[in-house]
Amino acid sequence: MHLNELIERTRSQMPAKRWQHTLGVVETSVKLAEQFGADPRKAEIAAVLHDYCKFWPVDKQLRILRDNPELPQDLPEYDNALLHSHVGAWIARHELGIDDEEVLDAIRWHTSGRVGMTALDKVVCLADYIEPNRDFPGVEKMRELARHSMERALIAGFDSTISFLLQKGKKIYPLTVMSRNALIGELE
Ligand code: DGI
Ligand code: FE
Ligand code: FE
Ligand code: FE
Repeated sequence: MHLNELIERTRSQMPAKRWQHTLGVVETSVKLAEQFGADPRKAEIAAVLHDYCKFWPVDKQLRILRDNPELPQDLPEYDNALLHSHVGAWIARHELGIDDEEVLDAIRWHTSGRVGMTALDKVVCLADYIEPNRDFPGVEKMRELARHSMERALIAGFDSTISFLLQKGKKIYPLTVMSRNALIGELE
């Protein structure tokens, strides 16, 4: 599928506001890729597709998870917001013809991160936090850190997500904590 078709298909899956967020993630991902040595064309495709399933009914996302044992079956124990990245990577491969494993990984791990994030994983996960339409306490600090270090910016991002979940009394997906620890390890 050509990029223009992927763009139109993706746009049709979500409300206008989420599409604006996606465009922001594309713009920021391409810049971060150029600066930090990831492939900007892969960054663009992964960014276009990263929230493909975000607005699908949870039931539909759960059905795809359950039908595919290779996907992490413990996700439903945690927040439903964790589903769309894994389901999105599955749809990208099986319905949108994406076969580039690096692009699929960047989609798959954009919410939680993972231990041993690639440069492309970092680009999309970080762009998701700091694209121009985002506004949350701490986003300016993250943009500042991202001028020199994707790792430092992402640690701040996971810190803020983890604090938010703690404040709400919600479960934390263990991989989010492991991703944060691994990034701190990369700095040492
Ligand atoms: O899809 P987006 O809103 O653009 O961003 P995302 O894919 O990073 O999703 C972030 C949401 O997921 C945010 O509202 C927090 C929520 N969430 C719930 N539990 C967890 C979690 N995020 C992480 N990283 N880890 C969790 O355990
Ligand atoms: Fe997302
Ligand atoms: Fe994110
Ligand atoms: Fe997003």
